[in-house]
Amino acid sequence: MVMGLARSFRRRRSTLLFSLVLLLLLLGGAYYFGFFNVTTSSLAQYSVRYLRYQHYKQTEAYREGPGEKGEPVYLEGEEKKLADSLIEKEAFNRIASDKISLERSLKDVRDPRCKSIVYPSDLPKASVVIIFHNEAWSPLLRTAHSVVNRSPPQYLQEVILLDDFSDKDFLKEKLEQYIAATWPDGIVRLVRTQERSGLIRAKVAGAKAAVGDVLVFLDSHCEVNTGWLEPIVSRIAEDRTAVLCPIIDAIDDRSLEYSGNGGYTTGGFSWSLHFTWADDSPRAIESPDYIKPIRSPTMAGGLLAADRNFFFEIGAYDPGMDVWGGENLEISFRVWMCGGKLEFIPCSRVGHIFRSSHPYTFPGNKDTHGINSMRLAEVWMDDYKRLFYTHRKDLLGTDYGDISERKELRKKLNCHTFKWYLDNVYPEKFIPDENVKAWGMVRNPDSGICLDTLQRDEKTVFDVGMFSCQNGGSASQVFSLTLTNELRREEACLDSSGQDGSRVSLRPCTGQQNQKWIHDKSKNTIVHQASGKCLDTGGQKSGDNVVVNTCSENGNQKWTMQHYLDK
Ligand code: LR7
Ligand code: MN
Repeated sequence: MVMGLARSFRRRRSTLLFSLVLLLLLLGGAYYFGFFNVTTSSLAQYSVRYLRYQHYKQTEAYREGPGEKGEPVYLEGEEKKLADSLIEKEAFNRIASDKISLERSLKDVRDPRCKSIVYPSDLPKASVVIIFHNEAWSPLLRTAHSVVNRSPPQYLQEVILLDDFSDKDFLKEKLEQYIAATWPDGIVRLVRTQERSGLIRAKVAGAKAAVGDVLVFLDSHCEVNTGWLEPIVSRIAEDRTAVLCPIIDAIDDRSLEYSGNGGYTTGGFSWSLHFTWADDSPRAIESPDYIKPIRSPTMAGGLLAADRNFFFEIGAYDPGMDVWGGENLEISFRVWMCGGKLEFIPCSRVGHIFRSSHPYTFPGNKDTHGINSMRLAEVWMDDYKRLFYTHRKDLLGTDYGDISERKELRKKLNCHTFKWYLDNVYPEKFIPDENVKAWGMVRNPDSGICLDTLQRDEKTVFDVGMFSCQNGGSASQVFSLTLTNELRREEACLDSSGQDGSRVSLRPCTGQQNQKWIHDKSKNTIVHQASGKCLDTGGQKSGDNVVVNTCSENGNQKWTMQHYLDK
């Protein structure tokens, strides 16, 4: 009996030993064939990344050199001459940019209240997609470095440099080698398109390559600032249908100064379908919280974030749009109309070099902004597309390609109408031919001349002019007489001091008395309400001004409007 027990124990011990050896062999084999490499090395890589992130954060304030803390760089002598000679071609001061560290420090320009927000550690991870075509070396890599250095590693999946078929030599092997040497952990990777795609298709290519939960797009001449990513991923974790924009700070194209001037502003648009900044957005004024997301009717286009799946669900971008322009308003209208929302995130700050021209070619020399805008107007704006064509008569008849898939998308997503968007998202947007007393040309019948902006920049203050009436329709001759008696354009109102013979100017609408005009349809006069003076051609047949004068029966003071809405 005892013997039997001892034997069986020995047998069991040998089985145990055998199993142990087998296990060791298996583990050893697995290790030898690299089974554990992935996890152990990625853990090690993550720790290294985390240490680097912490190190940069702790040492940022002590960095010294040109441009550090976002300070401007001013050049002198030969360097300045060289810089000046390159500025026109490169559209910014590359020499100054090259002098600045690729990892320069920035001032933390956030509202102090942003700094005390504590974010959970388990938020979605972002893929940051930086698209570029023939971008200069230092802005491109400074963008990438700023993202790696200022994004908490737990929220950063990857940085994708999406090369849209650049042909510059330094963007080939040299760039590949730099990336491999600088980020051996693979956090930054390069993806190239096989043909020139234009920035819109390039963004889609980048989005397709990305694997993170959240997509963030950046232009290739940005610097993200401290704490930029946390409020973005945390807002998307709260609401996957929110498409987000950081506050955009200007980086000066000459001195590379990081201005921190982003401010509390959101986006609008003009009927010519250009993006505009709306400084006095009622949504911002209503809730001057400076931390919470602010709803915005539109976005500038380059810097945005969205849940990756949501981005594709609502139709990514229109792949029929070429090179540059239009996609920013298209995605803005679409997001709102199809169940999403657009917000600016005040605690997220990103700098962007604003350039006065494009340092790249437009294949075929096409007006891609115009044609892309036709596509967006045709698909998304319903009848309101008329207001776009008022500005762009020249485009009528231009081939804008096939839009059937985008129309299909709008149907499939069961999107709201453009009127819904105007009423609910952008109620303060002025519609020149709705809810007004009259609109169109303001005509002096005796002379056949009309009020005309003479195509001056309506963001500035200038004298309104006159030009022979363009019966085919000219955007610069369209004025509206509003229900509150303003005589106005999209943004600017006719304004007069009321002095005899003084010129009438166009300036931002204020609702004040000096911008009120009474149009008497029976006498064909337009009277400045505050002074009682009459709008007067001054006897000119065209010219850069109109005046007000004491009212008389003179033909110079007769005016009719093209369309009357009050019967
Ligand atoms: O064919 C091209 N392929 C590209 O990959 C042409 C350009 N690009 C890249 C280019 O290298 C850059 O990184 O696309 C990016 C944008 O081009 P920019 O910098 O010439 O454009 P922008 O800053 O003048 O234009 C703004 O409007 C565009 C409309 O199509 C895009 O939406 C840009 O992303 C957008 N930029 C911003 O919104 C940044 C903030 C500025 C403001 C307001
Ligand atoms: Mn840009």
